[in-house]
Amino acid sequence: MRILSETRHKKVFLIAVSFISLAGLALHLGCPGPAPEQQAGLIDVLIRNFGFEPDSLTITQGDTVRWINLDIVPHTATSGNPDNPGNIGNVFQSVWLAQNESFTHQFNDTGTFIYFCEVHPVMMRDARVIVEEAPAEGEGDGEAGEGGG
Ligand SMILES: [Cu+2]
Repeated sequence: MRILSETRHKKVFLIAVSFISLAGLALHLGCPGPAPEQQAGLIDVLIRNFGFEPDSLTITQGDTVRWINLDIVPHTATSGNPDNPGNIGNVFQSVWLAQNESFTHQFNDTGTFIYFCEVHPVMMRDARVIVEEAPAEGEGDGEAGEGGG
């Protein structure tokens, strides 16, 4: 009965191969996926009637500001002060934004960032984004420090 013996041998081999494949699949499925990223804020500044609204904005470290030009004339959002050419555009610099175009910048550093419009540096200047430190996570008990007067 030589033929029967050979068949049995093949069967054992096939079962072994299937088991190895399943083990590989299980390992693959066991891999943890990427951790979900924390969503930082997106805050809009409207450019309207030759002004930034609001022209002073306070955000949290890691937030992104989006400037949207609603005027029919072009504007920019350009960091710095037009009186100090050395600092112009050092932090962020949009292109000339046509109507309904927008520009975004993420603020990863704390501080006060002055900006202006390069097209209208006399009318549109000294706007600012104030970036505050992100609060520490999972710390404290949410104590509300309400002080009087
Ligand atoms: Cu402008």
